[in-house]
Amino acid sequence: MKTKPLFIGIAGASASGKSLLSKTIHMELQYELGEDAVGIIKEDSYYKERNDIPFEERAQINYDHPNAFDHDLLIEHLDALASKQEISVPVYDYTMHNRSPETVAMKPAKVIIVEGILLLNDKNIRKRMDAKVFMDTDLDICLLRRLKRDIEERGRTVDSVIEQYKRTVRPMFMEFVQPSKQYADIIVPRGGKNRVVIEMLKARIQQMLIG
Ligand code: UZR
Ligand code: MG
Repeated sequence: MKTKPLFIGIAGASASGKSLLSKTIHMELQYELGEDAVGIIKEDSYYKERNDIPFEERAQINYDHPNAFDHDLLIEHLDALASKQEISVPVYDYTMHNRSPETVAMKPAKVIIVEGILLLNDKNIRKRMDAKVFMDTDLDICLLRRLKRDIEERGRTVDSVIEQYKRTVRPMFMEFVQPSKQYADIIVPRGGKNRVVIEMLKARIQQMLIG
C-alpha cells in the first residue's frame, strides 16, 4: 500500500462542474475505501485574507487572477498532508469577500482531491498532483450556472454577476485558466456528471493506491 497520499487536481472555468465532480468522486470513493480515506480541498478556501481593505474595495478585487490566491499557504498545507499532518483550512466568506476568522480541521487521507480554477496554472501545485483533470465545459453553460449559483448561494444580483463576468471572469479565463488545459492528463467535456470520467477516475485512483 502506498504511504504518501494521492493528490488529484481538478481545474477549469468558474461553474464548470469542478465542485460537483469532486463531490461525486469523494462520496463514491469514501463508500469504497472508507470515510477517512478521502478528503477534498478547495482552492477557493485559499483566497487571500483581506482584513486591511474596506468592503467596497474588496468587492472590486480581481478574484479570477492568480494573485488573488494564497497559493503559498495551499502548498504548505499540501506538503503537511503529504507528511501525514493535520491542517487548519481557512474558511472563505463570499458575501464579505474575505476570509472568516474560523478554520476547519482536515486530517490526512489516502486520497486528496484538490479543486479550483487556477490550480493547473501554478507549476508548484502541478508538480504535487498525481493526476490532473481539466473541466472543458462550454463557457455559455458555465455562465448560466454561475448566474444561478451566485444569486442563490453567494448573495449576488443579476447585474453584479454579469458585470463581474465581463470585467474579470471571462478575460482571466482566457488569459490564465484556458491555457492551463495543456497540463491536464484528462480533459472532461460537458461537466461534473460525466459518468464515464467518474468511473475512469475512480478505477485509476484504486489502481494507483495498489501500485
Ligand atoms: P468557483 N469570487 C467572488 O466572486 N468573490 C470573492 O470574494 C472571491 C471569489 C469568485 C471569483 C471566481 N470571481 O470566478 C469564483 N470573480 O469565485 C471561483 N469574479 O469560484 O470556481 O467555485 O466558480
Ligand atoms: Mg466550485
